[in-house]
Amino acid sequence: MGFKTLINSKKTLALFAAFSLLGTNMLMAQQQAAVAQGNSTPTPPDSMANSAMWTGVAYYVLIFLVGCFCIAILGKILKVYDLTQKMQGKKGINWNGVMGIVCMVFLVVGMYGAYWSLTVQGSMTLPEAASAHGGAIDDMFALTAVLTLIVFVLTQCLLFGFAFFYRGSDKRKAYFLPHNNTIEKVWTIIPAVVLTILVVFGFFTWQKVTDSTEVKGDMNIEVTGHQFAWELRYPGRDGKLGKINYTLTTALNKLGIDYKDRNSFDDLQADTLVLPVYKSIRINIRSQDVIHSVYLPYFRVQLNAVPGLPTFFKFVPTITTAEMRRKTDNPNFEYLLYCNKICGGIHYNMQKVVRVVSQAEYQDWIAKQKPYLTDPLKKELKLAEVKSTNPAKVAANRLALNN
Ligand SMILES: [Cu+2]
Repeated sequence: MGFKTLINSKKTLALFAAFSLLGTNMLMAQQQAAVAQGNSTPTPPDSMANSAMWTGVAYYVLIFLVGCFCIAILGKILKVYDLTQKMQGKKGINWNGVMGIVCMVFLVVGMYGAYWSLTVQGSMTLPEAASAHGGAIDDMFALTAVLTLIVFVLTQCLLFGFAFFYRGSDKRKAYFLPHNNTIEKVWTIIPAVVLTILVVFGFFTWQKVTDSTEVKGDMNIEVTGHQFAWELRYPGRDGKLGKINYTLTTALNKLGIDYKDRNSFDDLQADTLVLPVYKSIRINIRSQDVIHSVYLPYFRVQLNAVPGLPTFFKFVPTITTAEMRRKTDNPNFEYLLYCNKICGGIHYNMQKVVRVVSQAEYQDWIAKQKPYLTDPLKKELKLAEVKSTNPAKVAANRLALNN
């Protein structure tokens, strides 16, 4: 029986050797092709970068297989040794002992891995929240992380500790435990209580964070997503964003702004999402094609942009870009607005710079932004006709436009 498996493992060995050779051949062929093309430029073309990536994947797959193979060979050797010992009438290997020790080693190495991951990857988390509500979200994350960490350490130590300390032995017999009501109650009630606390805490935090009812003094900014960019619209002097009607969308009126609504006349377009610090910002979110997601990680803000369903998020930025540059010790730091829904091919590039500035800097900046109502658009909408029918209102609008 032992010999049969050995023969089988020879077959496996042959298969593995063939696979390794194929991999090496592929790698060498790629290198030769690259040399033949005289490809000595520092930036390889896409196909090269792709093949390099696949070579990398094949390399790790091979390493993994070699590892598995070594373990299998070691197991085989131990098995042969064990059988020989038994044939000679000796005791053989104590497999229960081996498995117990392996469990203990796994626990120690695994715990070290968890610690490494917490310290190395944990240090890559975002810095302090740059919005008023951000702290509450961070507290929720921290509480969940601490509770799950305690449960993780306890359960893993119990699981592998038991496997080690109570490993099979000739000296004792396993105790058969068919059912125990107390244990059932303990491991049902404790998780239920902890999860209820987490859910209720999360529910109240989310309710507070997402109260986006418009209040006097809120600054409304419109963020519209489309494949693959964000469009920004700021209200003019009146502080009000004009209405939108998607059926009015044209090449010039790309947001479909309804110019029957007088509030639309002074609306401004911008390239950067500039926000005055300590001001209540109400982001009005729209989408023109597929579902996008407004994601401002430093402000702990994220909400989907759904076509046909305007959504809102209100937050107060508390740290200016200049302050954050000092805090992160990075003179080039910029807050970014990302899209957090995989919305198509160029999704990864759907981002806009967000700048948090003082009130005075904001006033300077907003004064320089261009209105959405451009001269060609005025011509398209034949706004001159309005002028003749209602001179008083147009005069007021012109005032707004001049601002
Ligand atoms: Cu998107």
